[in-house]
Amino acid sequence: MAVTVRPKLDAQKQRADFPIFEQLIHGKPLSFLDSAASSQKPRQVLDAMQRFYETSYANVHRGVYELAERATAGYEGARETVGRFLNAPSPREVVFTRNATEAINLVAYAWGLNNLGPGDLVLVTELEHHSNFVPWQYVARRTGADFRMLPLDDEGQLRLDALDELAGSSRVKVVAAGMVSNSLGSVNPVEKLSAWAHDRGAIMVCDAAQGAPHRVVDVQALGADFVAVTAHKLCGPSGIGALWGRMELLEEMEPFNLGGHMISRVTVEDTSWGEVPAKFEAGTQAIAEAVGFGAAVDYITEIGLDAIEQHEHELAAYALDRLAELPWVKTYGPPAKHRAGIVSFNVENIHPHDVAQILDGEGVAIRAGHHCCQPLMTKLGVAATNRASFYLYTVTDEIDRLVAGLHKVRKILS
Ligand code: C6P
Repeated sequence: MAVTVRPKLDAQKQRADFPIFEQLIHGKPLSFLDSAASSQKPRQVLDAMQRFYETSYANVHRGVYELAERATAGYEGARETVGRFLNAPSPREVVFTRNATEAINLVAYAWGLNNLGPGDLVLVTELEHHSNFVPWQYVARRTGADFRMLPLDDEGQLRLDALDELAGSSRVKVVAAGMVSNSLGSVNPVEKLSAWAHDRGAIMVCDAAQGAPHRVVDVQALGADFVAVTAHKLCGPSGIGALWGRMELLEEMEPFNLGGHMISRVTVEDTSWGEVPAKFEAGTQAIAEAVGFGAAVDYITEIGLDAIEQHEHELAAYALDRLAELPWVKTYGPPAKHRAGIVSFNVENIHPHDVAQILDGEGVAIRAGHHCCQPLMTKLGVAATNRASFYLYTVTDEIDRLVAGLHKVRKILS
């Protein structure tokens, strides 16, 4: 049998697709190491959106004229593309939302408020981004359910061995975990968590906001019940994300937003809901953004998620090696082989914001802060970290410039 070997990703070549790199920042080439916050956009996505606005724009699902039909086909075509990308059994299980945060809030409100109560347990992890933490904490409090956090080991990996003891004899109803940590880059064992959740009769909610840009997300293989993604982190526009949910759960759920498009019939006495996914898409949606989302999925699929994942492992390993040369830099998280292209670190006695500001002067963009993971920062014993994050257009020269910049930071501030 012939074996197809996918060519390695050529980041230098991909970079040429991204107009943002054509400029200088503070007179220097841009070293963009903040892709975990939001990725840059290739021409293919920008062109698809511009073409759509110039030739096919109208509101969707409402008009019978040519443009409205074209726009609807573009919007629904994007749903099919995202459905294939996630290996969803049906594109109807893909609900467009504003972002991953809204997707998780949708589940927390529309499923959680009706299914949680005293004696139930909602389990999140110590790694969680606030988007998959705060909605669950809030809904647990509103419904009287318990809310607990699965701890990490010293490497930043989830302690699956603690699950049974943590749950005790509680009725576990929700397990909510990210696929990839936005702070440590750790890749979490979602399949194992799903299996454990289902054994206990709970639903599994997976935040794949950082997973989908970097590795294959196959909702069927993950075994989750809900998976949230966001377009802006995977080369798509901001303002759109998606929730994939198992059809039988989506059908049982109450709507989250109410208004136009999500109804079947409205009278003064009562309103009945439209079919899934319309039931969850009230009002005019982000139409051109959906088209851009589809174009972004096509773009990264063409490059290959396996090739992107491999490239990021190599960059993470390179960055960890280079940072290890600096005894005054402390890095956090697991070894490169267990992480995506995200590296958090601190420079001895220098506040992360000062580090990031000096690096900016060198044309190096990184994020400094708590990364919307305050429980994790508490665990690490810090208020904030610096974070360098990589993507398919990141080249090692950018990491070298980060290291050179850190020498300068130390010279100026220590
Ligand atoms: N993390 C970061 O710099 P939205 O904003 O809804 O598109 O994505 C939220 C979100 C959810 N989960 C994870 C794991 C995330 O990393 C993010 C966004 C950005 O790390 C902004 S805080």
